[in-house]
Amino acid sequence: MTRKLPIIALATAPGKSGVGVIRLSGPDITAITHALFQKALIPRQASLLTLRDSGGLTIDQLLAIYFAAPASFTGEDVLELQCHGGPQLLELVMKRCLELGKKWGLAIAQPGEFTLRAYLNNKIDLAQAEAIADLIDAQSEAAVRGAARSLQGEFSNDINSLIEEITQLRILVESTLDFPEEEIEFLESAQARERLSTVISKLLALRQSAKQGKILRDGIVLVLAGAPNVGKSSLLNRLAGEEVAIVTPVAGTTRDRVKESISIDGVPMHIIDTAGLRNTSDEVEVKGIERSWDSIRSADLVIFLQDSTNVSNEVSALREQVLKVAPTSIPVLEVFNKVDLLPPTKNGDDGAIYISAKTGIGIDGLKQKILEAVGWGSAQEGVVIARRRHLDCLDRAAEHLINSEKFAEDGNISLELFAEELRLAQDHLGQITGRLLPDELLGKIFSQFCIGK
Ligand SMILES: Nc1nc2c(ncn2[C@@H]2O[C@H](COP(=O)(O)OP(=O)(O)OP(=O)(O)O)[C@@H](O)[C@H]2O)c(=O)[nH]1
Ligand SMILES: [Mg+2]
Repeated sequence: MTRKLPIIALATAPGKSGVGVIRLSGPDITAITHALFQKALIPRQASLLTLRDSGGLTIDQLLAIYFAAPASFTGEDVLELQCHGGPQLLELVMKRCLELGKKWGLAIAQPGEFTLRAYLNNKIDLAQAEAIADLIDAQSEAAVRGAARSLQGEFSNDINSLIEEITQLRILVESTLDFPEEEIEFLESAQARERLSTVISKLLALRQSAKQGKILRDGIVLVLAGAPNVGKSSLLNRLAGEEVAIVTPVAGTTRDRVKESISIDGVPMHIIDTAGLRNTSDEVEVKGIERSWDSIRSADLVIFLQDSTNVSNEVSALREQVLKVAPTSIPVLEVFNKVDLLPPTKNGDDGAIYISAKTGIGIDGLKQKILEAVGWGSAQEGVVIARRRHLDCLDRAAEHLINSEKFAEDGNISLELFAEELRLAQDHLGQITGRLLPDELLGKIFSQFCIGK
């Protein structure tokens, strides 16, 4: 699927910077280098060179580093040009490279093409390639660490060792298929069932950790919902640590969604403050309230905020409505605000969450409840970054393993079905590291990378 031609792209972010790096990869890089600088470069040594335009005028004095295949990021010959970081200048350098490289088919890289080449040349597996994109997109320190662990191969190693254990089981089962009369004793003596249940528990533990990894990567969409004036915008400001949303004593202050991303204990949270939910004839407010309901429908977590000094039947009815509209799989936290206005004896001892967005009472506790509600465990040391795709593959693999366990438990054990379920489980795990992934899916994954990566 990849063009076997040399490619070029700006590897650093567009815009002004001290240094801008342009990277070339593919066949004929040595010839292109010679065309650019009239000399051959020693691999892995920086050379200070002058790049000139067709009229002999200097474009830039730059540092060039050549990496000979296969000892490079892509596994191909690579040339890195560290230029001065001006957008116009980098444009000129690119233009000159394309002009001189035309003869060898030098073309601008597609998004993710460098990493795709690294993957196709077995420098990294698919989970590691995805970790590169996730490292670049990481929204918190914990996400950086998780992506770095995946890139180092920690996630892939766990997947590979599961695949290996399943392979051993398959060998065992398939070699038994030829001797039906010995089937049951053979499987028992080899402790096939015990080994299978060990593999299942390892897989489920890995799934749990991957679930955390997905939270690290994508963050949580947290929607603040409730009646007007209960303090949703004040809570947003309190969580964000700055005045993001307008707060006034007037009910119906917030008309449109206000979004702010923060991190709680390293977990990225995308908080959406919404227009207070009520019946109104104000056209603008009606539109805002429609958006509030839309936000609730697509939330990962909803905080239904109430004014603890004003608990009424209307509020209970509204709460029921929110619970109905929110997806059934997501948590809805009921939180009581303005606790500073209550007599001290009345708050906090009935298990409900009491806070004051104004004074900060209960906010740390609320943050912990938020993390608990989304299933964020306290043991984060080993968390690797993960994607929806990985979770789906792990789920499918777990289903097949659990099916195979049923076949193995059955008195009339069906070894063929047992073996088939093991194979399917293995296939799904293999898709995580890319071993068994269809080409069109591969293209889709890499097309989401940024250009130059
Ligand atoms: N005493 C006290 N007042 C609060 C607290 N939180 C918010 N308020 C006040 O309640 C009023 C409404 O606060 P907002 O944050 O604007 O409420 P809202 O839910 O965003 O209101 P709408 O945007 O109209 O839906 C303001 O006067 C706030 O100062 C609190 O914890 N304690
Ligand atoms: Mg508001």
